[in-house]
Amino acid sequence: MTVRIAFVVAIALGLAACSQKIAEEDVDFTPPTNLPRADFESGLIKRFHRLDRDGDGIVRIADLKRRPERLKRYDANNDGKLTFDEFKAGSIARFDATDTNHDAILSSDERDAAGWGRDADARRAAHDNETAE
Ligand SMILES: [Ca+2]
Ligand SMILES: [Ca+2]
Repeated sequence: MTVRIAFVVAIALGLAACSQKIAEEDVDFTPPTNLPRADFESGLIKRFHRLDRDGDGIVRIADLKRRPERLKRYDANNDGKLTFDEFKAGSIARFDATDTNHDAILSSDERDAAGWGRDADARRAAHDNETAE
């Protein structure tokens, strides 16, 4: 009898553990809200190419139509031009500054806290496209 009860309890605990696991997986299944550093980094070249209209590997900040303040800050040698290395270094420094728990992943909370959530990303992408035209 006690063996039988123990068996039932074991099954119940097993089911509880399973349902908890499924619930956790559901919570984790939101890929767009987490931006891994590697994904961010691999997307930078595409963004740089959008800004680099003539494709010479240099983005002239004066040629950008509006609000190039953030890009100006990336211009490490202050020559009014962004190389990809400058763009990448600035962008990654910004990522790391936003990644407040230093897990190499930008959660939506971290991006929201820094003012660049998914909507901000969309706006920026639109802005980048606009300035690249
Ligand atoms: Ca420069
Ligand atoms: Ca993080």
